[in-house]
Amino acid sequence: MFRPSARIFRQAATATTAAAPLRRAPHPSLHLSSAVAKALSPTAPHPLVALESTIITHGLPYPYNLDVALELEAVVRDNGAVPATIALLDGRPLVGLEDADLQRLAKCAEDPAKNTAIKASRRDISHVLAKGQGAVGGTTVSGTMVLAHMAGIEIFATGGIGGVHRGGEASLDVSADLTELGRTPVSVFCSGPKSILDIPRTLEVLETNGVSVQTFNPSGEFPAFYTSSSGLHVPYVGSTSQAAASILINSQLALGSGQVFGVPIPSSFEAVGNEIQKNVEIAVRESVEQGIDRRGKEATPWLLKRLAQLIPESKESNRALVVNNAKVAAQVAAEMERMRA
Ligand code: PSU
Ligand code: MN
Repeated sequence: MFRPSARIFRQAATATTAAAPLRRAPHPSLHLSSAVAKALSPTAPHPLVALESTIITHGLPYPYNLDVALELEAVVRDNGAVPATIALLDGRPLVGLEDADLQRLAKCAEDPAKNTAIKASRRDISHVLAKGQGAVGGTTVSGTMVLAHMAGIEIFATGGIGGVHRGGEASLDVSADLTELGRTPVSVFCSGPKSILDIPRTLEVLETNGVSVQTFNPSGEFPAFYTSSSGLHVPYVGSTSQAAASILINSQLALGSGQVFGVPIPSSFEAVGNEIQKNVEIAVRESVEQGIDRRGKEATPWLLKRLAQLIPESKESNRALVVNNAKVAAQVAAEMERMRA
């Protein structure tokens, strides 16, 4: 397990502060909410945390999804940063949503059989925007990273990243999130890939793509979403200031790649996590039997929905971990602005 010495860390932090890179200016095509525009102002920059919207349109049932979306924004604010939920609405790429926008996205999941929202990864951004009025796109980790980077936001919190699906070595079902992380310098705070995925192969692909993966888990293990341990060790990040230094150094060196910070689920959810894991195996087996694993972008939402049916408590675990990730991300974003000042 990697543990930086205090001396090395101090040097890194000092070097970073000495040449703290500035944020990039937001792309003119983006529609920024007034809170986000203000936080991005070059004269008085404020910490920001991007949030995705696939979790709202395809990840959680209505109205639970709306509660979680609002709670995520609140926890980011409570921890000293401005939330920037990202989505595609009526032909406009939005960075920062008003409550009415959040409600509209959440409502799309009211009847899953009639969900007209489009799950939007990088490849979907232009076709969803081209549809114009009435079109709703819930951005995935990859779609959100693209737009966050265009806005100049470097930190993003979510529940789980996509990864290599089970059997992905044959089906080639590897989430676009892993490619995005290799090409876009945004740091994603998550609780690992959901255990519906193949976690060892996901880490292999992240390594191939040059993505720094670190864990806040004192055991040094990368978290496995509903539980804290995956059995797989990655570098340990001992504090929010160390994470902030890592992000600033990545930017200062213009490495161009993203980073993943694994935050373990709060420990009180560990026991139910083991129970959920058994149901994950059932859901995955059913998806293979029914050929869902060959249906491209439908696979992940199907598995999430099936899991919530099999074990409704999984929703509470999901909420607890994503809220905790948003809290840690906001603290790191605030720390980063302090280092940059
Ligand atoms: N994992 C979850 N909940 C989610 C997702 C993943 O626990 O809602 C969403 C994220 O938006 C992620 C996307 O980026 O699914 C990955 O989908 P795919 O496997 O099709 O790339
Ligand atoms: Mn896929």
